[in-house]
Amino acid sequence: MTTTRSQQLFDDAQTLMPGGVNSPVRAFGSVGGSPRFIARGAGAHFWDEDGNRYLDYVGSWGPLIHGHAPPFIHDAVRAQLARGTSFGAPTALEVEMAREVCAAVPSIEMVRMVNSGTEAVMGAIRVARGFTGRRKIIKFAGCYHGHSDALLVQAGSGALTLGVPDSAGVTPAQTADTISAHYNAIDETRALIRELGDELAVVAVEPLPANMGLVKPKSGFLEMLREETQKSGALLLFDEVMTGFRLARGGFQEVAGITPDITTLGKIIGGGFPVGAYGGRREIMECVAPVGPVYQAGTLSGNPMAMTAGLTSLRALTPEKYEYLENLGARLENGVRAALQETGTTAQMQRWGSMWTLFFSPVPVEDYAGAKASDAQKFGRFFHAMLERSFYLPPSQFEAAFISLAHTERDIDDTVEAMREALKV
Ligand code: HOZ
Repeated sequence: MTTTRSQQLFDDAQTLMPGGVNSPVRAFGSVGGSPRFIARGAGAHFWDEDGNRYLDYVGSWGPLIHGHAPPFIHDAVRAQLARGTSFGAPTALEVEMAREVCAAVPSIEMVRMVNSGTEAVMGAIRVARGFTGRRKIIKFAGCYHGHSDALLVQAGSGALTLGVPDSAGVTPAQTADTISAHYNAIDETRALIRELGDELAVVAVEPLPANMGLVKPKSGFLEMLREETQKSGALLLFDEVMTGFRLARGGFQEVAGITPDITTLGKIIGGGFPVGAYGGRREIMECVAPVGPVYQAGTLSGNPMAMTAGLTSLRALTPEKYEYLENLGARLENGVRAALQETGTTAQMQRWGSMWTLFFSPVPVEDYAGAKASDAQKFGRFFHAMLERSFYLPPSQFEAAFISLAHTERDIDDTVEAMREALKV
C-alpha cells in the first residue's frame, strides 16, 4: 500500500511535535486513523496534501463563518499587510473593533483584546476576582474555558476527548478555588452558590456548551445563574468563545435574553486570525490596567492583521446571513432526523443555528455525564465513514460541528445522503 503524503507528514510530525500536532483533538486520537494534513481551503471545502477535497464542518472550530479564504477578507488583510503587521502601539483599528463589539454584545460596555480564548478567560477570571475581592470560581463539568491552570477541572473539548479532564501538571493549589458543578443542575447549583456566599467571585459558564458536543441549557438554568449571582454579589461570566457572533451578533446572550456581567469572545472576532477578547460593564472593566489594579498585557493584542480580518468579517454578518445559516441548520437537522429513522439508528441530533452534534446516545444529552455515556466508538466509525465520503466532521464526539455561509443547500443535502450511507456502516 502506498503511503499518503498526510501519513508521511504525520510520521514526521510525531518525531517533532507532541502527538504530531499543535492542539490535541486534531491528532484523531479518539476516532483512530491518522489526521489529514490540510494544504488549502476555499469556500466550504478544503483539500488535503494528497489532493483530496472535503466538505468542511469544522471551519477552524468556528471562526470561518464566511468559509475558507473569503476574497473580501483577504483583500482587506492584504491591504493592511502592506501598511504593517504589528506596532505595539495603539491603532484606529482597535477603536473600531471595540466599537463594533460593544455595539453588538449586550453585556459589553468596554472590551480588552487578547490573542486567544484561553487568554480571554484567564483575564476575565482575574478581573472578576479583582473586582469582587473574592476567590472562588464555579465552573461546570464538560464546559471548556481554555487551558489555564485554574480551569482545567472536569474540562471539555480536547481534555475530555483524551480522557484527561483534570490535567497533569496542575497543582491542587492552582485549582483549590475552583468548584466544578453539574451543567443544567438547577437546584444543586443554586444551593452551591448560596453555600459559597461571599467567597464566590464568579460563575463561569458556556451558556450553550459546545465543548462536550453541543448541549442546550434547560429552561430556567441560565436565569437561575443570573438571579443567584446577582443576589450573591458574584459575577456571571458567559464564555462565548464558540457562540459569540456565531448564533447572532450579540451571541447566545442576545438569543437567551440574559445579560451576564462579563463575556469572553474568541476566534470568530479575528476572522480566521488568532484573537480573543473579554469585556463587560464599565465599572468592572475599569479594574483592568492601566486604569485599575488588575494587570494583563500582550504585545500582539489588538494587532492590525487580526483587527482587519475580524472587522471585515463581523461587518458582513447581517441578519440575513444568520437567517441563511438557520435555514441550512434546520435543513440538516430535518434530513439527519429522517436518516436516523430510516436507518434505525439511535442517536441525538442536537443543534442550535449553525452549530450541531450528532450524539450516539439513546437519550438527549444534557450534561457531562450524558455526553460521556455516548458511544464514542460508534462515533469513530461514523466519522471515518463520512471522511471516506469526503465530509470532514470534528474528529471527536465531544466537539460541535459548524456550518458556514459558504455551505449551500446542495451541500447539506449531499451531507444527509452521505450520512444515510455512513450510518449503515
Ligand atoms: N479545543 C478546540 C475546539 N473546541 C480544538 C482546537 C484545535 O484543535 O484546533
